[in-house]
Amino acid sequence: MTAPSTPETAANADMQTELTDGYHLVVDALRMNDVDTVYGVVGIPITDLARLAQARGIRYIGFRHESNAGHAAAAAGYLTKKPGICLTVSAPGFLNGLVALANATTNCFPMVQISGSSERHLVDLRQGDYEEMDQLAAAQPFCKAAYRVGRVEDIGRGIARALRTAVSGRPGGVYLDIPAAVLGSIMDAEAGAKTLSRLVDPAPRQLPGPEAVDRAIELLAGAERPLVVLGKGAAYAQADDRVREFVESTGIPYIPMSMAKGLLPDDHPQSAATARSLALKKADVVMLVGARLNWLLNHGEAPQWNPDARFIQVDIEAREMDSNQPIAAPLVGDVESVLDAIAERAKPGRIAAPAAWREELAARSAQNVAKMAERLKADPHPMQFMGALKAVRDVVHQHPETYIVNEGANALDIARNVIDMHVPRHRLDSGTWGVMGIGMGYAIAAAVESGAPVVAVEGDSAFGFSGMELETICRYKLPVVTVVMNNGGVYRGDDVNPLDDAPSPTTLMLAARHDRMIEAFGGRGYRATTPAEVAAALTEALASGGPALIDCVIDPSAGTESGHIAHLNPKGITVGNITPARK
Ligand code: ADP
Ligand code: TPW
Ligand code: MG
Repeated sequence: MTAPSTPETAANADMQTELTDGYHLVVDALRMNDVDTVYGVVGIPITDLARLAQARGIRYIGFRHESNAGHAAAAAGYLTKKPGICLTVSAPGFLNGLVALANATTNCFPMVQISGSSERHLVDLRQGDYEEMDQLAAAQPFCKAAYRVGRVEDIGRGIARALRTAVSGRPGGVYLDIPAAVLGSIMDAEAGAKTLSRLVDPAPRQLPGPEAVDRAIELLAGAERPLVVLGKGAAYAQADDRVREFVESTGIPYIPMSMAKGLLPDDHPQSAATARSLALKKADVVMLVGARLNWLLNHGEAPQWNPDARFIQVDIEAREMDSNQPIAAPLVGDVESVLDAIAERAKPGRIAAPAAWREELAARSAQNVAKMAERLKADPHPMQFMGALKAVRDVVHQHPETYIVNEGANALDIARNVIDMHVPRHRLDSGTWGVMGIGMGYAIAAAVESGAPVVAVEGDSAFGFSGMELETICRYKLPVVTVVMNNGGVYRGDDVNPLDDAPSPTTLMLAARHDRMIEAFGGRGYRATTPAEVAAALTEALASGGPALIDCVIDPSAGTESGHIAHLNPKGITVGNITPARK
């Protein structure tokens, strides 16, 4: 592969023209559009692209696996409302990144995966080039859009299209293919500069029509038991004040989806999170704000929901409407514009949640909170999820700027309930797909983008998907504390293989010392067997401001299979009836 020529070395002495190349044009186009960080893994043909980006002041974060770099870019996109950039090499590197690109698209996070690719003429005739693959075709089904730059003079256009597509309308993942030959192509520097452009208004406001707003106001005004559901689209919108004003001025109870926790503080008096089942079952008018009525909300179906409920949906994506339930009042637009329009058009006091409904939910909440407090008081040995996570919660409360990253099954379900959030966009988790492997990538992005401490609460299985990035965390000296809920298994650690002593499919090593993994890279390792030890270790780790890992030894019989979503397992004849094939 030819090294990138700099304009200086490439200057043609005879012609006296200054030249540039694809590498420089990519970096210049990114900088022109305020890209300040790139996450990636290097190799042919993008190593010099990463070097040049770094030399020109773009922060480059090098990972150990592209999935994790991609997850980091996606999280950066969610947190900053600007597309996160992931850089990958051809074929295998590209494919490794694709999971993250698809996951970003599913979660509506803006990101761009820029990948180098092999020689087009060799790829297209399947001649067997190094890392040969038709990447554009492969990416297409898994992202919002896929583009390829075929000529060096189209680099600026390609980057502009990729960035705008990722962040406008419903955000998502965009693939941008830049073949090696294009990166190495040379052109006149002045002409090259003219091919670049800075995007004007890349994510324009989208305003709802007045009649749509009035329709929703009427529905809310007539409701006896209204409920607001806040989703991660509402958190993403960064319209925090508008959301608060709307909720507080109408008095409508709300439930936050997991990543919308903290958009309003979890101890807000109108939060119905602790009376969720009752709220869903009885609400007669439900207003979804940046939340889809997908599996995470039981598709809006009975028995979880009131079968007569009518829905209002605030979403930037028109075709989301009616995807699961008929939407009586669609409000297509961005959250801020929609809430502005409601505030403008609703007469003061027109929308007001009836007191009886608020009191009914508050009473149920109080009961449930008391029950939970009882459970949290217990401190059995061996340590249970609750005990360890309560310790994490109590320490994190003293550092409200801390980001929480969370994945696993029981480790996810229980942490989501126990660790309450008080600041918007400070919780990142497995999201819409319930994917494992986001942990270290999301944690790295949160630390890099914010500079604030991050606590990644990880199931021991979940952690394994991205565990090697502990080296990345240590290399960049990031303030990430990984807390592994080590119950020795996928879901639990006490399953047995009925046939012989080979491990069962869900078994992991209970004796695993994840704390020693981070020590190998110079980070602080802790092993905790009681909540008090968890609290002490986390306090010390956060005070150190550096990388740390706490291996929490959890009862291997703690946890339920598949956590809260066991009902999604298909029920064949083998369930509960697995017998040894032979002795
Ligand atoms: P959750 O999982 O928290 O319920 P979802 O990911 O299902 O949230 O829903 C997020 C929704 O938010 C998506 O349908 C997306 O189109 C929408 N969305 C994203 N950004 C905005 C925005 N700025 N304004 C309105 N809707 C948005
Ligand atoms: C990419 C399937 C869902 S949850 C989980 C797996 C493997 C791990 C659960 O064990 P863990 O948590 O993390 O130890 P705990 O506390 O319950 O013991 N591959 C991908 N995504 C998913 N969701 C899976 C597999 C899965
Ligand atoms: Mg586990």
